[in-house]
Amino acid sequence: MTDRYARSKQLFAEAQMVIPGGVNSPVRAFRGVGGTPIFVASGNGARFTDVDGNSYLDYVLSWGPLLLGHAHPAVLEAIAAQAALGTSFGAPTELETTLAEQVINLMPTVEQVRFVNSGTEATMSALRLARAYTGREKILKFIGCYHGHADMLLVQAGSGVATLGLPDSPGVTAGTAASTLTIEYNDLEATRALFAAEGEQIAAVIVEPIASNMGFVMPEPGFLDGLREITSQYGALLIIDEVMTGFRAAPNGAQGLWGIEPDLTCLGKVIGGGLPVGAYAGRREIMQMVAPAGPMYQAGTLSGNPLAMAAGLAMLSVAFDRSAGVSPFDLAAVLATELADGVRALSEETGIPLQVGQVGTMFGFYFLKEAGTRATSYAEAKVMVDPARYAKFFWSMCERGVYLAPSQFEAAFLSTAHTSEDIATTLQAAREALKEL
Ligand code: KE4
Repeated sequence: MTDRYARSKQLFAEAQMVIPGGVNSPVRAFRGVGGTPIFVASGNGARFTDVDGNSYLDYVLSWGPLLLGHAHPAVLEAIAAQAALGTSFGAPTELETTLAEQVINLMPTVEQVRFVNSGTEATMSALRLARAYTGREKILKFIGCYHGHADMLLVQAGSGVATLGLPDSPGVTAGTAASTLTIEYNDLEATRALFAAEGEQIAAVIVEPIASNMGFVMPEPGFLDGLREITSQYGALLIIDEVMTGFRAAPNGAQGLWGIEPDLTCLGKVIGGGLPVGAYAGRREIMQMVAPAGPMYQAGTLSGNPLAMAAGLAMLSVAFDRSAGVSPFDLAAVLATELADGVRALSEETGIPLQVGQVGTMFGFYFLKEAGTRATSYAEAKVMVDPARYAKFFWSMCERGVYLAPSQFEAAFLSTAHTSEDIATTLQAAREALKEL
């Protein structure tokens, strides 16, 4: 029998000779599910084809950016048209203003935007801005949330409920980590207690409105509103990291969906239409601190790159076009709901306990060790969740032409290219894969 992944294996062996771990981002190495990473040859709509010629329905979509699916004509045309005019100038272009205006129109609390090249740059810069604006040093993040790989965010919890952070990677200094406080996600009481003790020293709280870097953990009722109330009370900034949820949880992000009013918002992924873009944004009064308007320095050779701006503009305009009465985004959100409900039904049908979450065009599910449990934090997820079972399911779904995140602790995404037939195909594959476990 031919090896379904022979070419991927060969390419992975070659890649490992010249690239650390054979990949340019660790999660792609499939350490979370074992086996060899699948190398992709091409993508089209809701599907991609791997280097062995296998076709998959794609629910990773480059970890969120591909809201319109792979190689959407409108995005390709926008990139090609701009490329013919030049790929980068290192000078302002009208496209940057146009995309900034589009973001401001969509995101209720955003008055000004600074484009950067990744989500990491967005959060790193937003935290520097919060420290500059408040004159304070400490920041609070929640355990299990991921905000990119800036040193101050690669911090693990110290002992106790909320203590000074410890480096979570070699190369991160104790001094850098010491200014980052960590608390379990959804633990509002610990947050309140921490602020009572040292709130005047805290520049900002940064939070994922849906914890989709530890799986798909929803905010408990009152958690996000509580963070807004506490940060306002102590003069700290609330930074909502919508790199993943922006334009995916809802057209105007989790903040628009749930009425959260952060001081700063971080964006990425969808905003670049599949090309490298991040952004930090928020109230004009705060953003005016950013050079050259103000003293806080941040810069980037390719920030606001015209190709990326054109791709992002094309993606947002197609996804949210309501000229037909309902937008492609709305239709994709309906299909995502159908998929999530179908997975819940399969959990009942097979007796395999799953914790399923879905908001807008993003979703996720945990394989639970015990029925009736529900993880609301990373500490709980580590105890309640069965990554080994997920790994078996992942490969079983790959065999059936469905590509999910190669880690139990990641979210999944739908595109406007997915159809109801794709959902039916996916649920049938899931039924067979679950029964194999
Ligand atoms: P980037 O630097 O990877 O563009 O964005 C960092 C980031 C910031 N904030 C949130 C909420 C994010 O989800 C991310 C990046 N997400 C991961 C997926 N879990 C990117 C995938 C990867 O690391 O390869």
